[in-house]
Amino acid sequence: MGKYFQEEIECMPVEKIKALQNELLPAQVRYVWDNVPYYRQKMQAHGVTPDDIKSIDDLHKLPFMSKADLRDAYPYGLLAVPLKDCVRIQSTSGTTGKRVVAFYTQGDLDIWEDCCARAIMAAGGTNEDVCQVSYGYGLFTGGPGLNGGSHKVGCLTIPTSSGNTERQIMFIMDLSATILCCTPSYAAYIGETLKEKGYKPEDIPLKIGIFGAEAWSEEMRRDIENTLGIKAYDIYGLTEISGPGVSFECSEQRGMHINEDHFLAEIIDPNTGEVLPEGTQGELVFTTLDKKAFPMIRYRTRDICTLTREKCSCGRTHIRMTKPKGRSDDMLKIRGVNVFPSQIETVLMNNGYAANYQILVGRVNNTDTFEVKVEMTPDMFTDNVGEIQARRKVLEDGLRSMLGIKAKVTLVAPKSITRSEGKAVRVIDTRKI
Ligand code: DLL
Repeated sequence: MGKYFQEEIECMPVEKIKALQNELLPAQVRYVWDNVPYYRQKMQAHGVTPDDIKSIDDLHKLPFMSKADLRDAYPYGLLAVPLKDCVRIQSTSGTTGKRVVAFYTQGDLDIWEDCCARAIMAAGGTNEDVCQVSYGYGLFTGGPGLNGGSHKVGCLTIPTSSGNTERQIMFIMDLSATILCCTPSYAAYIGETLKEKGYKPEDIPLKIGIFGAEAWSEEMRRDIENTLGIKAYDIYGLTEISGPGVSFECSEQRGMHINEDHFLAEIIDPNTGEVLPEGTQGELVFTTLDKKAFPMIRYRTRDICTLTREKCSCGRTHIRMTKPKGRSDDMLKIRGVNVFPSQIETVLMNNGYAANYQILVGRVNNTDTFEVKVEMTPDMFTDNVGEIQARRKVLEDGLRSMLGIKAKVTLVAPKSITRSEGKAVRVIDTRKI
């Protein structure tokens, strides 16, 4: 088996990719105008028609879509085909209001699964691998997406879904799973449990991890790689656009290749909506190029990252995005300063802690309170007050120099912070209540 799932597309010369996008974008815009009254009205209100969109250079003329549009149009308002042509829905929980419900035709599912297959092969997976999919199955896109991709590659697929960590470990060990797909926080938990059971990295058959669905730091990557004895790859995606596999890491691990034959990416200034030049950090916006049931035009992801078209030595030519550093709506504003949970994680992990922490933000007398609860690892656990205070000070100093503001650090006993089997909940902000 080769290195690529669809080499002719993944390694297509950039001019050819652009030519393909120049053909697909005007067609997708006309398609939504003809089939989705919600889009037509939105475009009319913005003073633009499909005739104005002749190539990707005209993309900026189109209005943005956001989660609010999805809520307004819930459940069928953005559907572009008759319901009888749809074969699946997936859904995601919103922080407020209605869930997002995305629809798929059989063709849409096929493309989505191809994208996941590309990701698995980019991480080194082949039809000789045993791939354990420990993302949640059901409405969440993680399980179904990677399951489909794993089938397409021809791996023996173990559809464990998330949870029941004892059973996860039993299958990894008994069936010699070589690929593990789950959230990075669940991977860390599985690793921690294996370690407690006395398994060393070399006893564990896993070789590759395909982890995504939440932000994770490079330090967390190294930690998981060391405990499980694997190489860990990042995978990105969102329900609104399809699910996992919108972009993925290759062997170079210098950003994630976006499947540009299906998804057109832009970076905008989250405050003004202005399109920013390549290499500038901003909010990622996606336009689908060939979706049938649930096309999306200029969907604002809220994810903050950078795009680059620098040549990648893996041979893939598709544009790369950096790891999202967080979401513009996850970004905390504490005493006027922008704080991303990933920055806090970096400080903790550089000081030998695992990624088991909680960020507590509140307000007392009109001033923000900011506390980081950090779990000690079993080998640092002690009841020596002096030692704990010294450790706290190191972390408080590290956080102050990373963030520019003071955080109160509380060190807690190992295993006292609840583990997550899906996306971890790390921020408790009581100011909103
Ligand atoms: O999380 C899809 C997915 C499943 C991706 C499995 C990767 C693996 P949603 O539940 O709709 O879909 O959440 C999408 O999750 O806008 C990002 O904020 C975040 N996210 C997804 N992947 C990553 C990643 C799935 N690799 C939202 N790094 C996105 C950071 C990620 N954040």
